[in-house]
Amino acid sequence: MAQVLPAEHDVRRIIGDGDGVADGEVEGLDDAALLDLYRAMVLLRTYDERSVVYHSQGRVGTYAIFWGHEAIQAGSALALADEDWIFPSYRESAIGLLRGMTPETVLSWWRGHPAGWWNPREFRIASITVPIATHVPHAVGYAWGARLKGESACALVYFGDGATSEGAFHEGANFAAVMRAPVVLLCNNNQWAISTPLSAQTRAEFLADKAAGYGMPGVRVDGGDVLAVYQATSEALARARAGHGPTFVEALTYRCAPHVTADDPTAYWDAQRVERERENECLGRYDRYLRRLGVLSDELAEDARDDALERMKSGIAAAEALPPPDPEVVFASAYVDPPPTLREG
Ligand SMILES: Cc1ncc(C[n+]2csc(CCOP(=O)(O)OP(=O)(O)O)c2C)c(N)n1
Ligand SMILES: [Mg+2]
Repeated sequence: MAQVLPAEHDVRRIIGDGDGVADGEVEGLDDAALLDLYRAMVLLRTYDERSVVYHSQGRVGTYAIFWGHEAIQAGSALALADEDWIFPSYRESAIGLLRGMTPETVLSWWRGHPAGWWNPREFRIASITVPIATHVPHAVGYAWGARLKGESACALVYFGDGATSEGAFHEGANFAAVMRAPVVLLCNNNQWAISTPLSAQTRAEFLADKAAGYGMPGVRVDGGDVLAVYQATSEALARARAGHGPTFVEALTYRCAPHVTADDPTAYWDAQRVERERENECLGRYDRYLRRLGVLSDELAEDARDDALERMKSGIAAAEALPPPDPEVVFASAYVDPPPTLREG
């Protein structure tokens, strides 16, 4: 029988508040690694903020904002080894930037241009998945396959709180535990599934408790604390690589932007809560932590921001310079025998 482990209920935190709560540290992260995390967060933040502007200018289509989720994304992605695979949802559309993908590629995806679909093997990142949770079994299957082949690669799959109500999530999680697949199930619990609040999503007190039902550890971590996410993901990966199977990581945050650019959250959210959450957002928290440590200067911060802005500027220019796609592409691989109505068109 698998051992059923109680989930961690305390939310893990490393970054203090510069006042009563002391700063901690993560073993094995030197100053250079701390700054890599910072630059990764700045790159994601800049990508996100510029994308909202490009959307308002009609230069990218509907866009899923991830403002405030950068700590979850950078903290987990930078804990991976190069050989590990990432399975993103639309909320992590720009995760490839942390593996050398250009903004041009991601912007092209949001422009509906075929140049936005990369070869997953090139970056070890699967395609962005929009159907909720369907990529959980993909990640588990990949991880199980790698284990069967005697490889040491793991998989990291991102999904939201809403995804935990989907059949595909349960099938994937159960299969991962039964097969001891080396996979990290990373739930971005931003407490909303579009306009559905977490309270209407589940009667479970904590999402991490679901892990016990599959016989895997469940960890709760402050999703606004990049170091806590890094540490929890690193431990889950070490466990997976040692042959002990999957871990469910619940990264707690609060979505303080619209679900996507097409959404009007003022119809359903608590504006005061949003204001409080924005004041405590993850990049500012990490910036202040690094300055307390004496690791970050104005110059380094400015350099990270300028570099990210420059990449975005050339990224959108390159995406807009691409020739329009051939409409034929939509149908080329869709049918063995195109229906007569299409042939006529
Ligand atoms: C299978 C499926 N059902 C419904 C939708 C419509 N839909 C798009 S986003 C979303 C909410 C998902 O919420 P959550 O899993 O919490 O992720 P978040 O958007 O908060 O990151 C829904 C229901 C979809 N994309 N796929
Ligand atoms: Mg959500």
